[in-house]
Amino acid sequence: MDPVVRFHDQQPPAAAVSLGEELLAGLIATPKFTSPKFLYDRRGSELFDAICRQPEYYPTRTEEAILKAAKAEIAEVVGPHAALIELGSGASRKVRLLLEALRPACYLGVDISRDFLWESTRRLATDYPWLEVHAACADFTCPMVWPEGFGGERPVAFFPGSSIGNFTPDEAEGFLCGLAELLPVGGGLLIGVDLIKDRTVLDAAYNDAAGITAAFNLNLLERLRHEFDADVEPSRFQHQAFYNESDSRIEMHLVSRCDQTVRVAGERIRFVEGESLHTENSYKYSVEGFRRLAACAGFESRAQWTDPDALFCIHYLER
Ligand code: AVI
Repeated sequence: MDPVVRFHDQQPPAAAVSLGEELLAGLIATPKFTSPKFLYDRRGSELFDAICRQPEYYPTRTEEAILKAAKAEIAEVVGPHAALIELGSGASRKVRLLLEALRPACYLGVDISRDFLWESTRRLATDYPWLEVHAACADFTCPMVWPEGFGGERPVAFFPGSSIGNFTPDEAEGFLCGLAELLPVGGGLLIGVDLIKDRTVLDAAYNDAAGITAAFNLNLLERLRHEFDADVEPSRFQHQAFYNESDSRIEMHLVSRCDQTVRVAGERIRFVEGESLHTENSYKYSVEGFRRLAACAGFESRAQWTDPDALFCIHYLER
C-alpha cells in the first residue's frame, strides 16, 4: 500500500526573486557575506551529508551516539504521545533513533527542500506504519504556523545537528523566542548543540583532509554560476575555516586568490587579492551558556545529555 503522508506546502511563492536580492545585498556589503542557507542547493546538501561521514567531523556521530545511549531517558522526560516536529528534517535520519522509544502520537517534518522532504517522509511513513506522518515544506527560520490537522496535546520540537550554531547568538535567541510563541506552556524542545572545545579539534572538523568541507564551501560559487548567472571562476577562490576563540565560533570564508571582478545578476562585484566572502559561522556553546540563552527566550532546562569526551550536548527544554 502507498504510504500516507499529509503534505502541507507553506513555501512563499516569490522565494527565488527575494533570494537573489538577499544574496546580492551581502555581496556588495563590506565585509562581504552570504547567509549559510545558500550553501544548501542539491549538491550542497549531498556534500554536507558527506561531511557528516568524515572522520574529523565529530558532531554527527557524537550526537547519534548520545541519542542511542540516552533514548530511554529522553523518552522518560519527554513523555509519550507527543506531537513531534522535526525542524530541518532533511533525510529524517536522527529522529529514527528516537521514534520507537518516544512513541509520539504524530510526526511533522519541516524542510525547505520539497523533493527531499517528500521522499524522506514517505520512507518514514513506510517504515513506521503506526505513526501519523505530516510534512511541511517551509523555511522554518521564518515565522510559521502548525499546518491544519496537525497537533496533539503537547508539541515537542526536535532540532538536532547544532544547526542553531549557524545563527548568531542574537538570531538564535530570536529564533527560540519565535518557537516559544508557537509552543503552549509544557511544550518541549529537544535540541543538539555543539560544545566549546580545544581549537585543534574544531579546526580539523572544518578542514577535513579529504577536502569535502572545502568543496562544500566552494560549491556556493557553482551555485552562483548556475542559479544567479555569475561569471565567477571557483578556482580563483580558496576555502578557509578557523576557530575564532573570542566569539566562540568557526568562521568559514572564501578567499580571493587574486584581484578580480565578478558579475552576479548584472552587478559587478570587485575582490582584491586576499579579500574574503564570509559564508558561514558555526557558534559553539558551553552547557551553561546555552541554557542561559534558552532562558532568555522563555525556555526552562529540564535535562541534558553529553558524550564522555564532552564534545556535544543535547538539551531538553520546556516552555
Ligand atoms: C549544519 N551545520 C550545523 C554545520 C556546522 O557544523 O555548522 C554546517 C557545516 N559547515 C561546515 N561543516 C559543516
